[in-house]
Formats: sequence, structure tokens, C-alpha cells
Amino acid sequence: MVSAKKAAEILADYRLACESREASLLGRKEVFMGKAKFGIFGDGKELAQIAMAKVFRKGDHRAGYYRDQTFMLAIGEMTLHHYFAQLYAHTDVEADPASAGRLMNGHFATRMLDEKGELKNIAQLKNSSADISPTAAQMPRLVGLAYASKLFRNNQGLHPYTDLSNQGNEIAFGTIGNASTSEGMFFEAINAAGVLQVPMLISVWDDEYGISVPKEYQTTKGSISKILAGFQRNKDGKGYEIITACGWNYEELCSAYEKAEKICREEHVPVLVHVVEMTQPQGHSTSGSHERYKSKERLAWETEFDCIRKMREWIINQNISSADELDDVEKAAKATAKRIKDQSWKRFNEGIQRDQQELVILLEQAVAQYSELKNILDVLNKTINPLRYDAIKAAKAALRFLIGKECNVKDRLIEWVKRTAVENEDRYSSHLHSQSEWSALNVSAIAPIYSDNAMLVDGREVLRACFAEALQRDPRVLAFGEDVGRIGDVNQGFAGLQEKFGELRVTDTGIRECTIVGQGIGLALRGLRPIAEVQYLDYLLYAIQILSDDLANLQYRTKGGQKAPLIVRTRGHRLEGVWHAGSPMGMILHSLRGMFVLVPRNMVQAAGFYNTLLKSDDPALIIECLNGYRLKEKLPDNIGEFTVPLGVPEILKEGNDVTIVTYGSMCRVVMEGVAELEEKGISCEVIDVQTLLPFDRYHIIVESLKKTNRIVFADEDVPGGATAFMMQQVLEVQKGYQYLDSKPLTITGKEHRPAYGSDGDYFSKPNPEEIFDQIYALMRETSPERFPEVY
Ligand SMILES: Cc1ncc(C[n+]2csc(CCOP(=O)(O)OP(=O)(O)O)c2C)c(N)n1
Ligand SMILES: [Mg+2]
Repeated sequence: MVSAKKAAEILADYRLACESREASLLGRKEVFMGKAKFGIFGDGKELAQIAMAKVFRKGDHRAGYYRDQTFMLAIGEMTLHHYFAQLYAHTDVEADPASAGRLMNGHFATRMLDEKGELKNIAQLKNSSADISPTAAQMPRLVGLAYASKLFRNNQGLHPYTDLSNQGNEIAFGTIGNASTSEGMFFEAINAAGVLQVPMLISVWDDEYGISVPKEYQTTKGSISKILAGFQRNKDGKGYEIITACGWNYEELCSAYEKAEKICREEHVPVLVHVVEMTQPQGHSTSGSHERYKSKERLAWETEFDCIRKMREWIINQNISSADELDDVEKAAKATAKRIKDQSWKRFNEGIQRDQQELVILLEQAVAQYSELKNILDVLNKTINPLRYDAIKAAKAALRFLIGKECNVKDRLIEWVKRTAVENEDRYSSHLHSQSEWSALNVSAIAPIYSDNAMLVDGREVLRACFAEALQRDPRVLAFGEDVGRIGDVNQGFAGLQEKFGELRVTDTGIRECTIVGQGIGLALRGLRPIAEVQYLDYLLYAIQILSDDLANLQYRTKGGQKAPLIVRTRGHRLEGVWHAGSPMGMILHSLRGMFVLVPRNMVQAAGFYNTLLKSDDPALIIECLNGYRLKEKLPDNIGEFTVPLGVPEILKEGNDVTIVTYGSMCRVVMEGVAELEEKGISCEVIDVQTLLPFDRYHIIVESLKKTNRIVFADEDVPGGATAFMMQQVLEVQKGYQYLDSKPLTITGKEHRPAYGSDGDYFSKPNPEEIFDQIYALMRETSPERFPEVY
């Protein structure tokens, strides 16, 4: 016999499971009634999540996926009101705290930031990092969330940060579907956490399918725990604890998670809980029905082994409660879910209707004057479940009709359109970047100071001095990546700093770019200040997906609920060979909106950017010049303090005939070509943009163009890459087109990657002679007499 207290807990769990199930069933219906666009639900996964929630404590973090509604309800970080609000895409933060209507349903997140954008006392909160849709993409971040506990426990310097951690006692809980474990990221993350020995508790919800594709196609031997058995820790070495439990067996699940928690939290050993025999009562999502691809036998098995049904049988068998009593619980759960659904739908519509009502009154007055507008009003009034855009379309249609006509409500209609545009901008487009006072855009310039006897040192030593100061100044700062620890990175920017600050601050990692970035995201979410290194720019491709899908849109997708001020450091542009000389800046600019992208031309500028970023809460990518580490630069006296502001280009050389806009390693190439042009009497103004995102915030470049009336954009990317972006910024955004006397010119690398060898580089990338030839030709076009033919 179980105690009365235990019985009450079990019944409460049963009630929650039933409420969550009813919410799933209703959710699907709402989609089919056209009240929501898409639905994906946690039915069939309820019991395991309730068991997991029992061991999830304050300070813990979750990185999971769309099946976890029951878990979120169980830890009290989501209500059914929130659940339905997200299904309808309710744009109020209070209604859908996870994403303010930006994420489709089943994408969970807690608000870790306060109104000002400052991290709350997360050591006292139950935290969920914000879900994303790409399968397994929660895994890289999970590694970092778990790794933070290791740092908080073992680095004494972090013990005072009690708002962030209770000395590393926090577990990072991950969840993933069985089929998603087929992704490379899953295996990379599993290996990384095993190597790192971090408190990561990863649960695999195994329903034997990934949409329609069964386990035989997904997993060797059809079982993730079987094939990961080699990770099991034993006398031969550290590794994982691997536990298996049935998704319909409440008792077994509760004890599995109790065991898993203890090992993970106390020993900092990663644990894999493979929850097998799970079901999908409603199939994968609202996009289709599973009857199409599951056999009759499988469907019958799923009905029989439905976890709620099994829990009910168990409760009755154990004499914990009677069938009648459970019937009542089920009925009440149904009623609760329905009531909350109806309330949520009403609230969702209220805001929309308020705006629409205002417009309807204006349109009625306009119709009184112009009966032709009646149709527009009728269409709006007859729309079933109108959305915001229905009203906007009606208002704009009316205003189009009223072009050139007098109407006594015209001004108010225009006002309505303008006001709702501002509000919708906030609803759908705010928080691409930090909107807090620590935004990187608010960090003002502090000039470098050079004493008369300032040392001339290798570029790498400038960086090293900068990093040493950062590590000294703030115990939350740490750096890691391939070869970053022992040898202080392949170009020695961290040389000797591991010896000085210890292995927890300056650390080697395995070769795993994607999870290096994920490690950084997780650490930054937990309040640390990581500098994650990707060894070469060409290998950023391995991490570009996670940067794009996770980091770059974190603030946006939570509407300011979470931030991860991660600095990603890499080096590139120019060395030699197909995989060591790329400069895929267009790719980066196109995929990383939401991050800042900094392209310093030398190491002093780079150091200034690191100092700026470490004062801010925006994530950024810094690309250092691969060929700049051994070039001599003057070491500023205030190497740890000076800052370079973002979005402020620097004029490297003044001139009158043509403006040349460039960045990074190309600054030197351009300057060489320009020296020759000047000899021929062509006066060039050379501008280093310094940061591509943000781009020239104060429109310095167009001022130059006003003077020269000719503009060239030069870089090492492919044609139409970052030069096209810069051209769009200057000609369109800065309205530079008005000042052009010649066609705008781009000088870029070739469409192929750079061939090996110095000649390969010379013939694949812009060189000083090409700069001369192209700009000379541009000038010759306008003044053939002044500039006779060269060849
Ligand atoms: C990278 C990527 N590829 C494909 C998809 C489309 N997709 C969404 S869920 C899913 C199946 C996932 O199955 P599983 O991991 O077993 O989770 P389950 O839905 O069964 O719980 C697929 C293929 C996606 N979201 N992301
Ligand atoms: Mg599955």
C-alpha cells in the first residue's frame, strides 16, 4: 500500500497527464477548425515527462523539443493558457511567454531576462532554453548548458555568482526524439559531453518513428541505447550512465529518473535515459494521419500501450484509486482543458477585434460619404476569425480608393494605418538584436593610447595582451576551441594564458565546430562570457547552421526573453588553398542576421572589438586576418580598455576621384593598388567598413561618394557576395545612387575557391594590379585623354 501522501501525488500526476492529453486532442481540433495553422503535440509522452519533472530543480536548464508540453506544465513554467495562446500565435508576452506568438506551438522557453534585458536570478528559477525546429539542434546548446555546471563547480572564481549557479549543482536536461538521434549533431554532442564529463541528462523519447519513417531506417539495430552501449562508464574509463525505461510504466520511469538525477547531479556524469515503447495517439502532427504508414497491429499496440491507459490500470490494480474516481478525474480534465481553450481563444481575439472595431467605425463613416467603399467593409465584417492583416488590407484598400478624394475620416484612417504599423513592427520584428542598455551599439569609442615608446609587436601579441586583460578583469570570461588551450591557439593569441589562468579558463576542445559553438551558446545563456573559437573561417560552415538557427535569432524568437552574448572568434580571408583562404562573407551576412559581424583589418582593431563586445550583451562573430598575426603593430597602453565602436567605418586615406570601400585583409591589397593609382594622378579615398553588421550606421560612406561621385566595393568574396550587400547599403539605403557619375563597381574574388600556392591566390583573389586596372579603366571611361590606354 502506498501512503496517502504518495497516493495524492500519483493522482495529481494522473490528473496532469489527462489535462495535457486533452489539450493535445483539442489542439488538433483547433487546427482542423482553422483556428490555428499547425499543431504538434505531446500525446503519448506524458508519463516520462512527469517523472522527469520530479527531479528537475530550481537552477536546472532544459534544451528539448516539441513533445515536452507535459514536462513544461509539470514544472509549472507553462500553463494551459500559455499552451493555447501559443497555438493561436498570440503576440502578447504575457499570453505566450515563450515566444510572444513568434514560434509555432510546442516550442518552449522560459523568460530568463527581466524587463530591462538583464539576466534574472536563474539559480532560483526553472529554466528552459528556447526550442528550435531543426531536429537535434537542441543538442549543441545542451552541451554548453551542462558544461557551465562543471565550470561553476570547479572554478572557485565563479562561486560568488550565486544568481547564476549554486556551485554547479545544476543539471542540463535534454530531450530528443528517437529519429532525430540519426543527426550528426546528436552524436557530436553525445561524444563531447562524454569527454567533458558534464551533468547532461539526455532523454530519448522513442516512439519508433520519425514522422512516417520507422526505426529500421533511422538507427542501427533499431535502438539508440544499444548502439551507445560503448559509452557506458565502467572500470576501463569514464563515460555515460545509460538507463532504459518503458514510456507507459509510471513506476519504472520515476525510479529511472531518481537514479539518473543522483548520478548526474552529484557525480557530474552524463546520463542517457532511453524511454522506449512510447506512442503517438494522434500521429506526428496535424500535417497528416499515421494510419497511412502504421500497420493495424502497430496501431492496436499503441492503443493498448497508451501510457495514460496503462497508468490508469496500474492505479486501479494498486488500489490507489477506483475506476469511478478516475473517471471523474478524466472528466474534470476534459472540462478544464476546454474551458481554458475557450478563454484563450477569446483573449487572443480581443486584441485583434479592438483594433478592427476602431477601423470598422472609421470605414462606416467613410461609406456614408462613398458607398463604393461598402464592399470593403462588408468583406471585413464577414471574415470568419479575422486576423490583423484583414483589417490592414481593408484600411489600405479604402485609402487607395480615396487617393485624390476628400473624405472627413481620411486623416484618421491614415493615423490608424500608421499606428498599427508601429505596433505590428513591435509584434513581429522587434528584438533582432539586444534592446537593453548593454546593446553593443551603445558602447562608445575609447581611443587607444600610445606612449612615445609604445612597443612594436607581432599582431598576435596585441591580441594576447587583450585576452590576458579580459581574463584578469572578469572571471566569467573563458576561451575554448581546437588548440586554444595548450598551445594558445594555432596563431598564439592565447599563448601562455592557460598556464596563467588555468585549464578551466583557456581550454582545448575536440574537433567539433558545431558543438564548440553550442558550448558557447549554453555557457552564455547561463551568464558566462565565452569566447568560442572556430579555427578557420572555412570551417565555420560546420557551425553556420547552429549559429543561424539558434544563436542569431535567440533574442528575436523569445522577444527578448533570452540572450546569449557569445563571441565567436575565427580567422580567415587569406592564406592559401581551397579550404584555407575562403571569405564566404555573403553566406555569413545572409544567414547570421541577429548577430554582429566584425571584420577588423588588423589586431589592434580586433582587440578594440573584443573589448567592445565584452561590455555588451549581443552575440558576434569576429573574423581576424589570417595573414596578420606576424605583422608588426604598435601595442596600445590601454590594451584592455580601449574600444572600437560598431558600425563606424574608418577612412584610411582621403581622396577626391573615387571612393573604395573594403575591409579585412583587402585593406592592404587596396592600399597597394591605390599607391599606383595615385602615381597616375587618380586620387582615391579608401574606407575600411570595419563591421559588416551593423553597416556604416552614420552613413559616412555616402558622404565620401558625394565628394568623389564614383564608388568601388572590393573584397575577396565571390561576385555578388558581400560587395553586393555593401552596394545595396550605400546606393539604396544611404541613397548613394543620386551621386554616381560612373557605374558602381565591384572587385571580388573569382566564383571558384582560391587555388593553392601564391600564384593560386594571386589569380583567384583581387590583387593590387587588378585594383589598379579596374579603377584606372573606370577613370579612363570618363577622361580618355587624361588616362590613355595601358594595354
Ligand atoms: C533538420 C530537420 N529535418 C527535418 C525536419 C522535419 N521533421 C520534423 S519532426 C521530424 C521527425 C522527428 O522524429 P523523432 O525525432 O522521432 O521525434 P518524434 O516526432 O517522433 O517525437 C522531422 C523529419 C526538421 N524539423 N528538421
Ligand atoms: Mg519518434
